[in-house]
Amino acid sequence: MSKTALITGVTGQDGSYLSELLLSKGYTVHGLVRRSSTFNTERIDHIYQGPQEAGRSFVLHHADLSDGVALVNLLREIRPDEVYNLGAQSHVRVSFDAPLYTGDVTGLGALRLLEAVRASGIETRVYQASSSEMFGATPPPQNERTPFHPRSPYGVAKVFGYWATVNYREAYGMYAVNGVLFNHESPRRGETFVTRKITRAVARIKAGLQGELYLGNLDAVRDWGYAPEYVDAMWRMLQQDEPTDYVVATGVAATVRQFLETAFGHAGLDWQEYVRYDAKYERPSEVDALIGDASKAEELLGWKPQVRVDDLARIMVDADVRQVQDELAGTTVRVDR
Ligand code: NDP
Ligand code: GDR
Repeated sequence: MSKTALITGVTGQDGSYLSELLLSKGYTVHGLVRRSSTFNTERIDHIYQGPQEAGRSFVLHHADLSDGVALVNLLREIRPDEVYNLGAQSHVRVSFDAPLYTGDVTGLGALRLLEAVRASGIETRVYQASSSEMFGATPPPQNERTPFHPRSPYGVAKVFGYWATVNYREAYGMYAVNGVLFNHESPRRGETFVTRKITRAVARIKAGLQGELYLGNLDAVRDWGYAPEYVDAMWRMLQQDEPTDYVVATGVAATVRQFLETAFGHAGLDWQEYVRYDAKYERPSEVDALIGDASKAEELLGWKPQVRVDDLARIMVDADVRQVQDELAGTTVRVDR
């Protein structure tokens, strides 16, 4: 019998790659989509199956992580074997502007989903998208035993979701796991995260559409991996005999400045000619350095990353150059904000 999965955050970067992965494994995938006044399904349009399609394996439902009753009803209706909670207000800088909303969706939302699983009485396995942002000010390398010291409302909310997940595992014997994922990027990365902001700017500068790129702190150190590899780790976490929590990372550190050098350099450009500073992109409290130690995931899940930061930057620049060319040729219609 093929398995059924429910993904919150299905329209996001990870939701789109995870949907593709599970469909390729023969799953029926249900995705939770929040209502928007504009189209928010760009990343999954290529796998969308209309409601009239017979025997469809990819089904979308309107709901929201702020609506616990909708979550219970959805779980009762779908009865998934696996639930992946990827939905969140996921932008760290924005979480300082909308702290309560972030706490509600990113933190309480995880608890609402766990409680909805319990209330619906179904047997299922739950993946919680935890984050390296929970480590915050604790110096690297960070692994499963590293204490949390979050530095943003987003990080605080993720710590809440983390412990809610551990608590439901301990209190109710639920198969619930935290994937503590370090930054992971791709051509589908949201355009306001720093890697994509840079690679998209490279493509637009190259095409003569943009002259400057405004950024904040260039000294931040991150451990950037490739999103399609990271969703594979999520799936592996739900296929084990026993539930436990895992760090997922490459172990390779780079500053924002190094990412700039690689990305601009790949297009034959000198980043220093184009990059300007704008304090508005600084955070009131910054996370200086995140570098993960994923040896537990390698040992228990057999998971090992292949793509490192320099290749990642090149993959993303190449994709953005193609996308800008398509936009200029009129084969895609986009509105830049
Ligand atoms: P994205 O920001 O690309 O996607 C977030 C998803 O959550 C979108 O589908 C979004 O919908 C949805 N969402 C937002 N608010 C709500 C809500 N109120 N109810 C239901 N859904 C909502 O994030 P990523 O794909 O990059 O990340 C996936 C998860 O992993 C997130 O929880 C993130 O915090 C976490 N994470 C990400 C890391 C990374 O480096 N990418 C690292 C560690 C953790 P819409 O499309 O309508 O906005
Ligand atoms: P992060 O990613 O905060 O690590 O959270 P982001 O790409 O936003 O920032 C990375 C670092 O770059 C610095 N920076 C800038 N960041 C943005 N967005 N825009 C800028 O102009 C800019 N200039 C410098 C930041 O200060 C920061 O140090 C991501 C999200 O996906 C979270 O959801 C996830 O949990 C963590 O990664 C792991």
